Amino acid sequence: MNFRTCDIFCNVIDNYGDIGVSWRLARQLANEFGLYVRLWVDDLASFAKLCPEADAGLDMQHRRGVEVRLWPQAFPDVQVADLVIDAFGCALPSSYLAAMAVRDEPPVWINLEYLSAEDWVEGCHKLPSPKPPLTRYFFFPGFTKKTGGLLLEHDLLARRDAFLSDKNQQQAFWQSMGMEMPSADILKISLFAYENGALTGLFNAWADSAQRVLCLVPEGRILPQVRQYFGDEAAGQGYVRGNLEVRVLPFVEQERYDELLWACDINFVRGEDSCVRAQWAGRPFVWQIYPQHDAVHWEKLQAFLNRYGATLGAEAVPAMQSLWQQWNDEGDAGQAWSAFANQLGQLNLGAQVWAQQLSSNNLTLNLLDFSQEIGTMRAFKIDG
Ligand code: TRH
Repeated sequence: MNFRTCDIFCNVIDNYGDIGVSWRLARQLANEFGLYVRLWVDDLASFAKLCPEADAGLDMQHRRGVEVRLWPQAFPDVQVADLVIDAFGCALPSSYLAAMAVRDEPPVWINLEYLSAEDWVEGCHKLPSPKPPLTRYFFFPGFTKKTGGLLLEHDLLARRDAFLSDKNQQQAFWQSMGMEMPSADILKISLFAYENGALTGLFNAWADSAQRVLCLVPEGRILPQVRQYFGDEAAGQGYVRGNLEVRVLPFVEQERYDELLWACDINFVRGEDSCVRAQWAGRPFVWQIYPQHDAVHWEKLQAFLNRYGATLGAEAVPAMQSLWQQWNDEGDAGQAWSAFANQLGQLNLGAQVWAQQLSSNNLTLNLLDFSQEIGTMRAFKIDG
């Protein structure tokens, strides 16, 4: 089957992860693999945060090689694509499903799932889920060859390395954020997080630390707590307490967020997509996992730590484990900080090995290969 068109459906539940992953995948399929991609999204305001040139008032627009469409309640009558992807199990419009069922050649239908490092993922990856007369296939991102891998643009690691070896690019980045490039002895930390009661302890630890810390906080859910920490202090260019300086940054477009991760020594990330980007940055990071009601996120967190820990030196593992635990539990992250900071050398090495190790397992490529397999399998069955 020759895949020329693709429809991606994205229902924004909350935050930016659903649209973040969908938008990244859409761009890659269009720009690296030449598919005509339509991205259907039910919340264009969220999309516009990641892609600032987007107009949230337009039902249809072309952005970065992708046709971006508002997913309305009353779904329009459109031609079904060769490849249909529902992001994170969102329910497709019934009229579109009906059109899929009667298409001469049924589309390949993929349910792109959430990312998890847990073992069960390997057993569920690529499983069919019959929806007669159609079949939907589960596609799981993951960290092993028996999973779908991770989203990775073909040139991302090369762009990262070019950025890291080019002072001019770095300077341009800092200037675009309204700052001079900080000197090398300052520890630079980006902080993208949900509300978190552990922030005070962490800020205290940074304020009291021997090394100067520059913390960059993109606008978002943790900002009220940052303001509260500094109380009545006027922000001016930034907030300062002891050896800690905090700067609030605008939410940058998705492609530029990588630069922020590359420019920092340590990155605090959350959810799913920023966590993956922090891994590609090849730098130590701290992950605030998306909390789930039934607390299953703890297993997910530990599963990741187990895999990631295998690339680290023996002393770095408990240091990382402890800070991640405290940060996610809103506990005493300040206390866990110093052990983590002492292991930065090991954590850096491990992060680089990890990124290199994962880079041969490219999600988009795997997804297209799998879709091709399904297409071929079907043709075989029909012909036979
Ligand atoms: O926004 P999130 O918390 O999204 C979450 C998770 O994806 C979670 O798994 C999901 O269930 C829930 O939403 C509904 O975190 P995430 O996944 O990191 O998405 C943030 C996106 O925002 C990511 O694509 C990076 C991008 N981003 C920017 O483009 N600019 C910025 O300045 C920042 C801070 C982030």
